[in-house]
Amino acid sequence: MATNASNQTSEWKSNDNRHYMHPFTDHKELGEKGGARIITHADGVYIFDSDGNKILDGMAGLWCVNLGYGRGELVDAATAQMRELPYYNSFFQCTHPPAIELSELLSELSPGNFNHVFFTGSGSEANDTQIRLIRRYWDLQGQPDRMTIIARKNAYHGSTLGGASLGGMSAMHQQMMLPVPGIEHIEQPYQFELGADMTPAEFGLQQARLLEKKILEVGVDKVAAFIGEPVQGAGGVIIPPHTYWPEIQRICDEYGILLVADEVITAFGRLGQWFGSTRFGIRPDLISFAKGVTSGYLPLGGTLVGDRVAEVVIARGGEFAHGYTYSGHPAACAVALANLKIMRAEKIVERVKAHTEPYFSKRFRELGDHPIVGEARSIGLVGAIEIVRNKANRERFDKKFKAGMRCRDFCVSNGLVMRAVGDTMIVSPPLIVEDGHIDELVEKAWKCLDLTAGSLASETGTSG
Ligand code: PXG
Repeated sequence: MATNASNQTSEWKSNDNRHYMHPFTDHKELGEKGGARIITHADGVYIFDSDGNKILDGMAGLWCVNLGYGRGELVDAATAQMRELPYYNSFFQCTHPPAIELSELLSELSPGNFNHVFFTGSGSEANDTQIRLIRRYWDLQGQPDRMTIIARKNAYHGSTLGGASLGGMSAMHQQMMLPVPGIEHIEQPYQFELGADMTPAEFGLQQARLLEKKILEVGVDKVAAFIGEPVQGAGGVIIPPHTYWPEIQRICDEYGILLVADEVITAFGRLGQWFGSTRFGIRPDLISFAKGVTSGYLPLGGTLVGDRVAEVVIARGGEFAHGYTYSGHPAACAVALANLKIMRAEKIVERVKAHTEPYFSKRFRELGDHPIVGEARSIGLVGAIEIVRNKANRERFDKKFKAGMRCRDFCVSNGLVMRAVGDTMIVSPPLIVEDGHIDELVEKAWKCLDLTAGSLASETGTSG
């Protein structure tokens, strides 16, 4: 039995290595390390691999499995919809009930000025749609020169050419001759790296005012919009100081530019509110969403279009020349509807706010006491741990030691998924985690930090 399972695993690994090109992966290195881990099934907050290991999923898949694994209602919603109408498009003056009902529900759940939604298949497509909407809006307003969209360094807005251009990941730009024209980047509000000697209030204002500086540099009549994630996710769970977003909002208002919130990670309860914008007091004109809308059970994303843009781009007439085969896919919409209805019935967002976040925050901060941790921060159910060589002055380990990757590998082999962004460890557990799961996450993280410290000490000659 065991031999069969291990034969099967090695056959899968070898076929995976031969045929499957993974996202963001160095396949040569992966092959040398013995191939990919094969996840075969999952239940609740745990995933299981083909070697029989049970692993606590501290990343909710990829920031998306908010209701956890194994929710039969979502499977039933997909099955029923696929039997009834597995596919039809909403081009050519057609529509279908799941897309209608989901757009109505999203209007209800989103902030008051949002009454329209454009569906896509992913967060990247949602952000490409934003670029198109923003430029169409200003064109129709008789200001076609307002083309420039300002985004931030180290932001992640997806992997399509538009999404990667908005994103501020230099490695992605280098490989694809990006960004496309008309996109500018300003520095991010990453206090641990960039503002250790300032108070959070001062640092937040300083980083927000970089937007004003950039607007004046590009020319007020050339700037169309600013886009940002309320909390940067893939960049390393960067939580802006409380002064940051109000100042960004003030600047957008003052210069009349559109404000886009990329809520692909932060929407649907991740920050203890239906939308992360609400938590920070942001009043966006456009919102991107994906991931948690279906708890990741089927791919779906979209752009919530606020009334300011809708009154121009939709209500005035004229065709918006943009759309995808799978815009408003019926099965994906049916799963999203079931997912959001469960979240509402089970008061998941309220529970995160009232109970899970306070407990998670208290326990997660304890990791800040670890000898190689410079900071452990969290908001809602996302958290980051900064691995450092010297707690006092935040000095990092030399990059060649790959402290973050070491820690990640220790975590996975000790039953915890925790992601590494450089030497920043990040978590984003399913929203349904219980206190016991949070205890398990923190205890395993501590143990793996110990293992990381030990292995680094033996190689770097530090005391740990
Ligand atoms: N915006 C944000 C804020 C995201 O986090 C996207 C857009 C793109 O969504 P799609 O559905 O096109 O992937 C994302 C996606 C990571 C990681 O390593 C994060 C994402 C995707 C892949 C990896 O943390 N976020």
